[in-house]
Amino acid sequence: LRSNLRHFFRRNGLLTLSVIAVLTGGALGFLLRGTQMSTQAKIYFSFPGELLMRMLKMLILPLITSSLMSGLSSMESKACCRMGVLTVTYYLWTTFIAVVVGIVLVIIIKPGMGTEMESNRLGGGPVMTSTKDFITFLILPVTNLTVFLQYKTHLIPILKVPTRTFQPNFVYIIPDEGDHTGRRVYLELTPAPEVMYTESPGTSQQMNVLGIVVFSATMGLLLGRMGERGAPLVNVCQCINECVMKIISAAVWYFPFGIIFLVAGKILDMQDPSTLGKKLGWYGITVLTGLFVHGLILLPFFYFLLTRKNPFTYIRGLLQAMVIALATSSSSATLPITMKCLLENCHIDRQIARFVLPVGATINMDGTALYEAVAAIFIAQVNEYELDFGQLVTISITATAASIGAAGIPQAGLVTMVIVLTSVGLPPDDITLIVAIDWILDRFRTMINVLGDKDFPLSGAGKVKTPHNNSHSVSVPMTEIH
Ligand code: DAS
Repeated sequence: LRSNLRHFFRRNGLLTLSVIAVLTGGALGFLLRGTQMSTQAKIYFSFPGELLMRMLKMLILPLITSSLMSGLSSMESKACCRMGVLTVTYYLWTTFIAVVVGIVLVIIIKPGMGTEMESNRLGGGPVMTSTKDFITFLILPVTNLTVFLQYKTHLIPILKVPTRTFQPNFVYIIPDEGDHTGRRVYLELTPAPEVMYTESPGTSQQMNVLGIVVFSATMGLLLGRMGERGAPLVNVCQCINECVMKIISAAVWYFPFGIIFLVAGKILDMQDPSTLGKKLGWYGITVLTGLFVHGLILLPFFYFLLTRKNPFTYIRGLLQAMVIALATSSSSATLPITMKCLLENCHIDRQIARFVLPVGATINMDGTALYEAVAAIFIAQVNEYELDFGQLVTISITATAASIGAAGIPQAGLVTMVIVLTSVGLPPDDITLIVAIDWILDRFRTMINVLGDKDFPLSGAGKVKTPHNNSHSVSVPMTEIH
């Protein structure tokens, strides 16, 4: 028994500690909710959790740049492009499927129908936003999106989260057309300095992850074409990548301790559950059901179809990353752990993981897409606003697009959902209806975002150069990868 226990803890020690930490943090958070903890005390209390988040964020930049530059430089550009097209196509396909699952479920369950839910929004009914505004809003990438509620003569900022990376220098207020009385919300898309980090007041720093992925992938491809001349930089990137993986292996033993305070701190700040409408409960059940169906039934099914391998051995290998995603609700912050799990537990080919994971963590957010579709239709139901088929198609497209645009940071999906609402003429201020339970749904959708990153179709020949840059053709069928 002792040797079995030792074997179990050697293989699952960290995962077990992390799960215990989440449960302990939850219990501690609910226990302390009753006490009137001062703001200063809350800051000290949440410090170990904040330290965990910053530790993970510290690793994102070196991990993505070193992975992509060393991984892509050792592959033939033709194989790279083929793998890139396959990966992005597959990711878009699974994201769209997630949206369809969400739409079907919310139409069947109808969480928003029936008794009027006490809503904490100030505004009137649906507000039409002109197509021009919508197109401008959707197409122009922005960085900081602030949702204001107008109360009498005041504009109250209720949500400010950075969402994207590039920005033209402009301030853009989406005015409603015609009658202003129904309007209660203004969106302010503010410029941010042309730097990699955009520090918007009151929110955590956001890293320009998409820009880093594009730059590093381009550098990797160019280095691969430089042959011997690029070898020194490739070696530097490989050394950085190895060092980052060693730092991750050491840092993970702090995680259970940080998770306790991260989860407890979030629960301390949670809105009082008694203000949740019953309908909100059904809405939460709809989202969680959709995430379960997509993440634990459909994704494994697609995976089995592609590889004829047991998908659940994969999910088991990713459990540690999913627990971190649950605790941090940030797929970017979880990326170092996702990489570690796939390399060490799932034995994925290193070159492939280095390319596919940073891309997946940035653009592949199945959980977010499903959530945004469900939330939009839920809000339409609460407003007794009948959506036609064309609007459902619009929601499925904009939810897919908005999930790609959402950054891998907490509650990014709540903000980009404004795009989905305005696309079908729903009042963006109605996101206040669902803010109360977003903090917990965010954790589960982030888990599915991370889970979806592991699925990628990488069959076909990938030309891998040996260390002294001789290229030889290597067939990388799905079976070998897994
Ligand atoms: N928290 C986001 C992530 O990190 C998902 C979301 O907000 O929808 O993936």
